[in-house]
Amino acid sequence: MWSSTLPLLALLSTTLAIPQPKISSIRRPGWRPNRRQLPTDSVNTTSSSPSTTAPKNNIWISLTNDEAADVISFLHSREDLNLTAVDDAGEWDNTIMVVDLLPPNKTDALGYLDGQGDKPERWAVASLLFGATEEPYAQDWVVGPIPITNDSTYYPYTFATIETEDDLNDTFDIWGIDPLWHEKDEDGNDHVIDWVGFWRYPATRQMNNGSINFDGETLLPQGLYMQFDITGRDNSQWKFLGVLYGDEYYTSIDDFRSAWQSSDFKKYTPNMGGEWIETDKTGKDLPLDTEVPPMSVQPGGQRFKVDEENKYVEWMDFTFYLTFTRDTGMRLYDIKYKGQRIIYELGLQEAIAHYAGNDPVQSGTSYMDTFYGFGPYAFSQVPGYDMPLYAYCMNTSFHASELSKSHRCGISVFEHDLGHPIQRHSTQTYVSVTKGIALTVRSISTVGNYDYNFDYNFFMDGTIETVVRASGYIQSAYYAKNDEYGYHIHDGLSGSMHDHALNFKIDFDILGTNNTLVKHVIEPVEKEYKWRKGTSNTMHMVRKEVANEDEGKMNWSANAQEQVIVVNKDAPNKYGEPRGYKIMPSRGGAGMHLTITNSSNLLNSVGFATHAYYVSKRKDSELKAANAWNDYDTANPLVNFDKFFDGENLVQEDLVLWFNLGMHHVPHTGDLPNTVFSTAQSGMVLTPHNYLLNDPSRQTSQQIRIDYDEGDVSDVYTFGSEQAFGEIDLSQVSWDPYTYAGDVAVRKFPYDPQNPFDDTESIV
Ligand SMILES: *[C@@H]1O[C@H](CO)[C@@H](O)[C@H](O)[C@H]1NC(C)=O
Ligand SMILES: *[C@@H]1O[C@H](CO)[C@@H](O)[C@H](O)[C@H]1NC(C)=O
Ligand SMILES: *[C@@H]1O[C@H](CO)[C@@H](O)[C@H](O)[C@H]1NC(C)=O
Ligand SMILES: *[C@@H]1O[C@H](CO)[C@@H](O)[C@H](O)[C@H]1NC(C)=O
Ligand SMILES: *[C@@H]1O[C@H](CO)[C@@H](O)[C@H](O)[C@H]1NC(C)=O
Ligand SMILES: *[C@@H]1O[C@H](CO)[C@@H](O)[C@H](O)[C@H]1NC(C)=O
Ligand SMILES: *[C@@H]1O[C@H](CO)[C@@H](O)[C@H](O)[C@H]1NC(C)=O
Ligand SMILES: *[C@@H]1O[C@H](CO)[C@@H](O)[C@H](O)[C@H]1NC(C)=O
Ligand SMILES: *[C@@H]1O[C@H](CO)[C@@H](O)[C@H](O)[C@H]1NC(C)=O
Ligand SMILES: *[C@H]1O[C@H](CO)[C@@H](O)[C@H](O)[C@H]1NC(C)=O
Ligand SMILES: [Cu+2]
Repeated sequence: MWSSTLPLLALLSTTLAIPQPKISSIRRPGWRPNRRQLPTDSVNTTSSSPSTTAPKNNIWISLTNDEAADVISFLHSREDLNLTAVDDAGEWDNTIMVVDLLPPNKTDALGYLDGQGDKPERWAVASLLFGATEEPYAQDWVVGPIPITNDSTYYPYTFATIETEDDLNDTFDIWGIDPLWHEKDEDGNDHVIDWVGFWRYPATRQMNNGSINFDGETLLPQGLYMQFDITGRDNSQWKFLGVLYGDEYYTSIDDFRSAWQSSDFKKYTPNMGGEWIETDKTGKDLPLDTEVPPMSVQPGGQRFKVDEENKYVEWMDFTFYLTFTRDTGMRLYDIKYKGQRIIYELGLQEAIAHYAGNDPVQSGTSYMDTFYGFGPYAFSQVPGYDMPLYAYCMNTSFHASELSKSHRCGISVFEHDLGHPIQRHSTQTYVSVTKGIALTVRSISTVGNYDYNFDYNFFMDGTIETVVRASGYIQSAYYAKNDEYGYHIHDGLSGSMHDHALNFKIDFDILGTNNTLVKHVIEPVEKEYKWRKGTSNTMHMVRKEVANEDEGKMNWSANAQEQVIVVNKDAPNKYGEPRGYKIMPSRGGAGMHLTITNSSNLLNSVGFATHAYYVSKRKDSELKAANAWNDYDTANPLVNFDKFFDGENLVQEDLVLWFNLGMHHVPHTGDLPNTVFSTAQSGMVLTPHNYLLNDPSRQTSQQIRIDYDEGDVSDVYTFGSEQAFGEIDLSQVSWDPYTYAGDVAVRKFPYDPQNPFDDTESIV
């Protein structure tokens, strides 16, 4: 359960705020169009956007602006909370940080979706920061039901937060470890230790028609580190502890200064900015590269239906609901295939980037990115680049610091050709080929230096794939004595090694909620058969079951010899085989869980990243693998995933699979200036397994059979599909980049829905 409160053990600066991007440079002016028009939706998708009506209301849909405002004003009316409007607040006030939906409990949800049950009440969860007390703390409160009436109540649900906002405006930026370290002194008192490093601000570059700051600060560490004791709220009590340079530790600035001035002192190369950190085109033109490249068009119009209000999508035999949260961004609910629910919930839980190094800052960096949030940084996708020009765009909203923000096109939905057929076969007399068409739902979040692209792909054979890709700037290290932790990739630079582990939740419901995780293991065996003399060395299949949560933590088997399948044993097919969905890694393969065991930084907050995947019994009280505020005290997390595993039966129960995507990232020169999606990606497929009696992609019209006889085509079958013909009107898919626009913000307290304003600061 998440019902504790944590006192704030550290207060980093004089500013209290919701978590900000970990790299302060993201807040400095970045790229700006030189000319700005009023934002418009210039891609004409209305031309062919079939709509539909969801069978039920989307009960997971994000809070509306009105609902968030209602909750906020309700909380402000509670005198015991003593809240101050965020706009008027200082560090010694109580404020509201984030307001989000508390998803309904599953039994209530299923009662509504599948039966005659009432629509579950809507409840909100609000993160409050109590700054008015000597010992500041943060806590989550449950508020509801909404809309607010005299019957609405509020009660504490969780925990704590604070954040730093330094705005240095000279050559160097200073920031460091995350999470902070908690160390005990001889008397057993807790001390909060911070290590910070110096990073150089990239210089502003004057280009032809304006100036630009490339965001390459994380490529410019200077190799100088400082250590502080920042225990307590009174910053006059904070202490400087030491300086580190070139792997030498000095306990005073004077010691360091005199060492620096001595003749035999080794001074390492500083990292300077320049063209090498810039992402613009460099080098000579490639052959024919300035010609317009191939692009996707949608000649027959959009082939899926959307209920925009309910964020409900129907494509081929799939239907699902979408929602969006501040912590984890896009989520999918109630994914049905051929009218049957397969998955109740699918979405990100947490994303770890765990570094190592010979310096305290890299060694102490273990980001848990939901702290910063994927919602706030799910910026508008760029038509024609991030998504096809014809993609269907959904706005996404979140409510933080008493502001409701909407990202235009935070989620895109589009069909596309995979570039390879899904099926083919040719013989002497015919060839049969089926197009590989998929539906993708995409959201991209730039959390500090990294850009995470999340895709959910749906295929004609009933497969669903989850993919994450990373691009953007690496967080690098200073090269001095760092060989063991990365490659030397630029003058004074090490490509700091790190592991990415992104945990996802899949709540499978295969033909009902009673499911079992089985493993059909392919094993070598020596066997006797009646029909052969002696023994045969061969292989066979061994059927196993994961019986209870003691066996619930698992790794992918060597050589992929274990097939991992979620089945409903009570629903065998007509041949007696249990119907199910198989889960297996689909791309990347460069690592699925953390290398570091018993991380000194993440302590008890990392249980979901020690193995490749997990299965546990689903509970309303085990809603999430992590909590965004675990970062504050990793020894005492608000959600400790390990506690989910307490031996409960897993045979024919409501199961949740928790799987990790990720990679072991040892950046090399090819990561400069940015990491590229082609290698930095990881995926998992969920695919029907004895679920239907044949391959459902045979249903599609998008296939052809060509019969031939002695070299001549005798018959052509196209099954109702048509070739695209006529002219493509490219103006239908043209887009004016000057219309690219940032968030739309609505102030919540006092509520002013009539006067939204553009918060262009949020465009990267
Ligand atoms: C969008 O396309 C439709 C159908 O082609 C057309 O009727 C409509 O005028 C277009 N809208 C805009 C804004 O161009
Ligand atoms: C309420 O908060 C204010 C600061 O916003 C503080 O000065 C005051 O003491 C608080 N009142 C109570 C009763 O805690
Ligand atoms: C809520 O209570 C107040 C005072 O008790 C009353 O005036 C008001 O009508 C009630 N509102 C509703 C919606 O019942
Ligand atoms: C700079 O502005 C001029 C005049 O508006 C324009 O012709 C030129 O293409 C621009 N250059 C770049 C690099 O945008
Ligand atoms: C998305 O947000 C933009 C900006 O507020 C708005 O103009 C547009 O109508 C929204 N689209 C939908 C489908 O709500
Ligand atoms: C699930 O299995 C339990 C017994 O293990 C049974 O009582 C329950 O009715 C089953 N639920 C469904 C939805 O079939
Ligand atoms: C999975 O891998 C982890 C880390 O390498 C290891 O500690 C654990 O024993 C493995 N577990 C299983 C069930 O193979
Ligand atoms: C994890 O590390 C801590 C600190 O080094 C140690 O006290 C603890 O015993 C370790 N736990 C395990 C399970 O190895
Ligand atoms: C939902 O489940 C939680 C945890 O079991 C429980 O505390 C809460 O009361 C439930 N909410 C409702 C509305 O039943
Ligand atoms: C930072 O830059 C601003 C504007 O360029 C200038 O006004 C200010 O003095 C500078 N501050 C420092 C500490 O250099
Ligand atoms: Cu990386």
